[in-house]
Amino acid sequence: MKQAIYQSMVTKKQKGHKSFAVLIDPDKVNNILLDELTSLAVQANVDYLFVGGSLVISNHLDECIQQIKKNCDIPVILFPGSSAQISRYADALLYLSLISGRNPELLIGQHVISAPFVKQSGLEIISTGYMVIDGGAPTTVSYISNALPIPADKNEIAMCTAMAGEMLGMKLIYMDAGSGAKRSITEPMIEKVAKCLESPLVIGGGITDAEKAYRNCRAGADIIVVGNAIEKNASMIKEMSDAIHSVAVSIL
Ligand code: 1GP
Repeated sequence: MKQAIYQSMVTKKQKGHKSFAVLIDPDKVNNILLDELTSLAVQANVDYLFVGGSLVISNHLDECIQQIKKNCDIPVILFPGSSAQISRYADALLYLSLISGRNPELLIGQHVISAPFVKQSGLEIISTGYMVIDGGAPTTVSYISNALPIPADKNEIAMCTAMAGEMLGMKLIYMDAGSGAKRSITEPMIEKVAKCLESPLVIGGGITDAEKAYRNCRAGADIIVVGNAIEKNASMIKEMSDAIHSVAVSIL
């Protein structure tokens, strides 16, 4: 099994380096915008490009990833909302199990159906305990998943869920307030979860400025994911990336 990208995440965590992942929703980009985003991402030393979304309507996922690959070597990691969102042109796949919910389809059902196809894809598979946290308003992920998010102030529930996911063998824990969340995940919750984990911790949803990204990293996030804020203003890539990458220096 391929492990290179996951290994890079673990190594960065061990060294105290924080990472920045830009989320690209294939429904919201054309080739011109993709070229602009990838060029800004290269200049800003973005660590990963996540591609996907809870609901992807268009069917140009392959083309979108090929276009990204023409312009840069940043690892492209699929962040799929369903088993239909798999492309062999990507480098890795977050193999998400929605461990915060109690919808068996998203815990294991879709995985069973897609397993042979996923295995044949040749992608690096990164098993990921995916936790949706209440972001203050229904988001696409909270609606589509048909599962209750973890309440925003229930830090202990988040901690126990993440611990269970890690002990079940999930290699990454991804806590997401949902794309465009009104409220991002609180720092006390991130801190509580980070303290009990050895696996890299991914935080996303509603992060709209560099200061918040920085504070989330200080609280224990290893990888920060930003989509919406960058769709609105692509020049934020540099500011956010600099803030996230400055954390290791100030901690060590
Ligand atoms: C959503 O975590 C990602 O799944 C990113 O959220 O689009 O709000 O940055 P935003």
